[in-house]
Amino acid sequence: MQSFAPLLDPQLMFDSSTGLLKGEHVISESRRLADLAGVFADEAARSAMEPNTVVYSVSSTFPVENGKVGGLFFGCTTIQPGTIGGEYFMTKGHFHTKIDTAEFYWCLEGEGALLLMNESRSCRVERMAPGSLHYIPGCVAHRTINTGEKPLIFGACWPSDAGHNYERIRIHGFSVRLVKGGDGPVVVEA
Ligand code: M6P
Ligand code: ZN
Repeated sequence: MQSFAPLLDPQLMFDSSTGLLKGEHVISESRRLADLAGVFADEAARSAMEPNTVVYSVSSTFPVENGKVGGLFFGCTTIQPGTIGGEYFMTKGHFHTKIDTAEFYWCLEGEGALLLMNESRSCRVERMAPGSLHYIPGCVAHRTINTGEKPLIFGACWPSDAGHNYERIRIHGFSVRLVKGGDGPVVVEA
């Protein structure tokens, strides 16, 4: 019988115990309260908290050069549970630099929300729960929010030429925010 090469181990693995990707070309970074000035409505509450507190971590694989057309990037984000002045812990959020590029988010663990905002500042908020899959169309800013008591973990896949435009959100923000109400998350005008 002809013999073939043995099966190879996968090049990347998601480690559910840590929420991190493991393998080649993986870079992990954490965003702490100190990195998130101006992101939450209650800036006084944010600056009064321990600046080293990790709000979220992203572990991503970049198999091709950033900006290359035709490739894909993949990241796993873990947002810790918590609030700042009643507002849930969340990501900074961004438009893509190449604004018409899309992205998928796939919730793995926890409870959360995906805030989507188009260029006319019209928003939609989708519930995230294990297994929920979210298509983020081009020209739509996106931010994820942990509305639960446990870490929210989700996978994301985006084109390698998309880029992150944080500046537009830094200047204008999103038009709504998610705050903790008596019966769960409430969407309020920003
Ligand atoms: C997802 C992807 C990443 C993004 C991360 C955190 O994993 O969309 O590209 O970096 O979420 O979001 P942000 O960059 O807005 O802080
Ligand atoms: Zn994105």
